[in-house]
Amino acid sequence: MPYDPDNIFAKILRGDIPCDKVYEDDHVLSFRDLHPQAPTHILVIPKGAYTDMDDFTANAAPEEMAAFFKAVGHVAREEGVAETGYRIISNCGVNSGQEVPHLHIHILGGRKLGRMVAAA
Ligand code: DGP
Repeated sequence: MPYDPDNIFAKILRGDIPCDKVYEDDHVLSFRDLHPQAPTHILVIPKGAYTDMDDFTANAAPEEMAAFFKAVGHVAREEGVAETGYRIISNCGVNSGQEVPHLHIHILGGRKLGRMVAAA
């Protein structure tokens, strides 16, 4: 799937729409999810134009990948969920139900999260 430069996270990266920013560096932006599903629900996105984890792991430079995953750990520690435990989710493609076609990792925590995958 080609990258859609008008997806909502691309607009956030351009500053066209606001976000509740948690962290930023040269390669990464992190902000709170608009529809939180746990007391802590934060998104981490690369600044590069990658549609999903498949695109990113195939095409991103090593320094982009390192920055992305280091940011996930950093944010989880800074937000206090590393101590109590958290879950990361990255929906990728049609079967996952991915809604926004710009790679993002959800960090969820602050309560017991239950089963990893709902029964079909
Ligand atoms: P996914 O289904 O994995 O593509 O998750 C997309 C998430 O993005 C969903 O939890 C809601 C969140 N979201 C959608 N639009 C916005 C927005 O404009 N701002 C923020 N902060 N989050 C958004």
